[in-house]
Amino acid sequence: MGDASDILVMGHKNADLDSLGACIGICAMAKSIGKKCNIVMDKVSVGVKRLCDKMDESGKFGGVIVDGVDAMRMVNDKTLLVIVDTHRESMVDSRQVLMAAKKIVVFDHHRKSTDFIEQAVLIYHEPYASSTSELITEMIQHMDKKVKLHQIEADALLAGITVDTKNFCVKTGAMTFESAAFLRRNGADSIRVRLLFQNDMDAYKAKATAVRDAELFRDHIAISVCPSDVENSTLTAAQAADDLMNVTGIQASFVCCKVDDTVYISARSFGEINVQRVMEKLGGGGHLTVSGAQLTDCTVEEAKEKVRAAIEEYLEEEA
Ligand SMILES: [Mn+2]
Repeated sequence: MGDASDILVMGHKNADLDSLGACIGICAMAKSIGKKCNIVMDKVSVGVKRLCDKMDESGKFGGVIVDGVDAMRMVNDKTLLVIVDTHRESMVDSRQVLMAAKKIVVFDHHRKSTDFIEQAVLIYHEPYASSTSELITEMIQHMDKKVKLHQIEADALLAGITVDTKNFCVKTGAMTFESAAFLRRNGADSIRVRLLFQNDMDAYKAKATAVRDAELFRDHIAISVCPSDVENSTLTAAQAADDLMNVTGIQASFVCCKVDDTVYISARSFGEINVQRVMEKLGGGGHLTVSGAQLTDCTVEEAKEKVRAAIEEYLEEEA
């Protein structure tokens, strides 16, 4: 950062709170050593809208977020581009900016995948970290100069950790809580963070419908369909799949949601059932406990049938 003329930070497409939280953390680090830093984000997705509104209202982050076109005008040979919360070329918010940058640093916690950014000069890749926000919070504490966090910055990083750990449930290590403690000491507030996760009424009702309509399969597996007439219904379907895991005895949940010609499937478990392997049978993927798949040219009923068949096949292999 010290050598760079200016810094750009970019997360993944369809940014979530971990991606944007990590971007905001990098900006705070840059600011502490007097460097100009901008976040490259083309579209404000539903998941980060509230945080973006708060940034606007505060008046402290005017012009910090730029789109890919503006970012292209900013890139020069001495620009440092920091990529957060992904290490894949195909996932970054603006591929054009990635190609234009000469110096690239990557921070990520996702398991290594194909098409990783090879031209990076530094890759901090830690799949055992809960979130990229946790990694960045750790980095902030290692800076020579003390980084003074604004309330919104501390909240954003804590929100990133919160979303990726599902409220400090999964992937939480000692460092996760230490990072959270640091953020709390530096102005983060868990109630304000909680408010960033509120859903609007229509989305909440759609989620409730998906939970209500869930059918049990093989006694321990919930399968359902999420209405798709709300904004960002795939996110709502994912939340419904999370919620179904609150039901006693449920070992895995699968929620289908049809948007245009594609049925999106969100799958969740606590690890007893490997939902990654189930979703791989349908051309999808992910993690042991969180995964998904997309099916084209089929109805939700057909999708549910395919999910059931994939589960049967998986259980047979396991038996
Ligand atoms: Mn993440």
